[in-house]
Amino acid sequence: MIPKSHPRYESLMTREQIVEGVEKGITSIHGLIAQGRGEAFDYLLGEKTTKSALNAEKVAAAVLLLAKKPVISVNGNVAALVPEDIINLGNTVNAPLEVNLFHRTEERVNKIIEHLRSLGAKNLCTKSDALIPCLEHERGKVDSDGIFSADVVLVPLEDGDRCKALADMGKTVIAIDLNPLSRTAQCATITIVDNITRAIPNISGFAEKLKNTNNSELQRLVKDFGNKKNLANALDEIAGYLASRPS
Ligand code: PTJ
Repeated sequence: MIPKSHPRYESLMTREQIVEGVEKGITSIHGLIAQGRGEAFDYLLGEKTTKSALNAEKVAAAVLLLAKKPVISVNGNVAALVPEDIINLGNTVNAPLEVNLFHRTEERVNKIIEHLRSLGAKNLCTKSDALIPCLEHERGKVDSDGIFSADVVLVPLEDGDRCKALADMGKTVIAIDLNPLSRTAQCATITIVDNITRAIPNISGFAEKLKNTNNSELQRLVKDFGNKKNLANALDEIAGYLASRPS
């Protein structure tokens, strides 16, 4: 048991959630490595949401509200770290959840679906009757009424290949990735360089605030956003944070 007084309490609890996910068969063993990489990049951000991340989160909320058919992709790390938050975001922007795994097994897909349902998820795409073009068979399996035909896909903690394949299908891809240099970060239409534990509640918060905003105003927000520039700002923020640290 980790005492609340521990200076790294929150970070250690997050780690525990991933370990628990692996033990329950929800999270892939590779998810532990991904978590470690994420933690390292989060250190470089000062473990806080930066200005550029907040900007991307606001635009992501606008894109999700404007979408005709948005879908939220869920993997083993997402299911372990933010299951309630992702369900809440799906309800707020009217987007179904679809389990889409890199290290896919039917057993883990079903366990994650059950996990989400047990926490109240109702809107789930559960078929695997279509394939994302140009991706290896197992990884490319998706629901024809879900990710396959979506216009906007939110892909937290994604691998670069699939992100690119979705973008190549003409979809707007919103990625959440603490590593601004990853292929996912570089391939996505909108990249949120933030921890998923902060990013999902932030997007939901913006979606709540923007819900009654007219479409032309939302479209203006999206039009004014440039992903390359925002990623460059994210790197500047990391450099600025490191430079400001006392030696
Ligand atoms: O459940 P599966 O089979 O779909 O597998 C999921 C993982 C995440 C294991 C799989 O997609 C994978 O191996 O991903 P990568 O290639 O390790 O990439 C994960 C990316 O997410 C890395 O760039 C990490 O920096 C980033 N990341 C890790 N934890 C977080 C994160 N980004 C945001 N929030 C986090 N908590």
